[in-house]
Amino acid sequence: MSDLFTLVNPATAVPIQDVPLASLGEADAAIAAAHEAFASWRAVAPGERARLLRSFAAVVDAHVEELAGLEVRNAGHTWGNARWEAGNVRDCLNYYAGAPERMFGRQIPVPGGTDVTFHEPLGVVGIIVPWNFPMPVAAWGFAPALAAGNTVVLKPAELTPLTAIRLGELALEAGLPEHVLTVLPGAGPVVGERFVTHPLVRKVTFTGSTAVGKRIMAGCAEQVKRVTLELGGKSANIVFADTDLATAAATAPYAVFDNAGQDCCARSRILVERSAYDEFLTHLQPAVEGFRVAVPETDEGAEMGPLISAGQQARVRSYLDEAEVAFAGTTPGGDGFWVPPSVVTVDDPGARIWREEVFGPVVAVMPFDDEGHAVELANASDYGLSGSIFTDDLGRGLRVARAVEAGNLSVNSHSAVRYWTPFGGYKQSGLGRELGPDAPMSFTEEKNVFISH
Ligand code: TXE
Repeated sequence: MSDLFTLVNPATAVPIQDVPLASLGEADAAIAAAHEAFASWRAVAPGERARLLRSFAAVVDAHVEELAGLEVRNAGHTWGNARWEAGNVRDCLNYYAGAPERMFGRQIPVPGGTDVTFHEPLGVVGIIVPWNFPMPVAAWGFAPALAAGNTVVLKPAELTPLTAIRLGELALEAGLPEHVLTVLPGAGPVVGERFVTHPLVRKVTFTGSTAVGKRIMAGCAEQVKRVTLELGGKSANIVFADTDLATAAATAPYAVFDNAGQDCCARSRILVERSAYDEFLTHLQPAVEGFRVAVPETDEGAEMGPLISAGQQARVRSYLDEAEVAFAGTTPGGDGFWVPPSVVTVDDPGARIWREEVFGPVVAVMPFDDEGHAVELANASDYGLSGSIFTDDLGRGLRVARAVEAGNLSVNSHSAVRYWTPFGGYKQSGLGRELGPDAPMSFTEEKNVFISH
């Protein structure tokens, strides 16, 4: 008998359904089946693999509403976000459908013969997905991995398996052969750990907490297993006095309260040039107080929903309990896991709320003196995932973007993750890059062959 995990609607705390968690034996069987399927999947003609990925994208497109509805209920996402997330799966599949026919090797001039390189798929790839963006994070792993000729076993987070389970069914409906993409709901320490220890899993991609990421990297080291880590963040939104402060203040809440702040790219620190600090806060206050927090399922206009769980709610509240909240928005009543969007002003860069990832709708604001000070404050972090710079001086925007130690910066925008461009972190925000044109290559070994003549 499998263990059951009870899913809960986070906006109401009402149970939705029970989902079985896979045992170690079931994980081993799924990995063995994926390994067996690999031999034929890698041999599928590139054009046919491309066609199957496009067909998968088309089936996902026909189910965007259904998938979005599952995420609204299971993860408390707003309808706008959930529709975007399902569409992102389709877009990733279409984008990486262009890859199988373009996995070019190289011909390298050498003396005494001919030298060529090949990109060989790795085999079985284990993908471990968190609960904050269950659909996109899954697709960022499986779309390029499948395009490169690997088979995939994907473990969704315990709290949010419904969309992943449905995507596994839609893959079969689209014509992908059995065991090419297996979705296996299970506990992290059971199924996730098995990806790390099983010798037939040739690469693990993990998105989640830094603590678990370190553990996975250490485990993968035992077998020199390939690993990609996408971990936490404490990204800075740097606002210079020369920017339009009203616009910068109006957009800042979306950059951190989106998905109730449960976003590794959340701009959870706002740095404001001292001469503009008071005026910026004057603009920010109504934007935060008016942020529309509502039950997403029944309110299509909700801009923010609940946190994912009672545990996450308690964690976020523990940060707020020791901070002084300058101003905050409101939440609906009821039993959901609500925390209001909250702004905390900070003057000590050593404060816990300034240094640690809260992963909730909490933003810390601090003044800075000049460009160098802004960069110094932004970089005084163990993390380095994302960030924004608002200025009318494009030269300065680029200069600061180059100086901030983070993988994804935006100037006069909060854009962070786009499937066309590489995504990943500096320092303890991760290892390796996902997305962008090179992602399929990261699921291959480059093989060199020399032919003497
Ligand atoms: O993450 P976990 P949690 C951060 C965020 C959040 C905190 C805790 O700060 O508050 O982490 O969240 C699987 N071997 N992020 O505890 O445990 C687990 O089943 C293999 C940032 O939920 O890291 C799930 O599928 N796998 C982040 C996934 O890891 C294991 C997203 C993430 O869960 C495992 C999520 C193990 N031993 C949380 N233990 C981001 N980068 O966006 C757990 N898992």
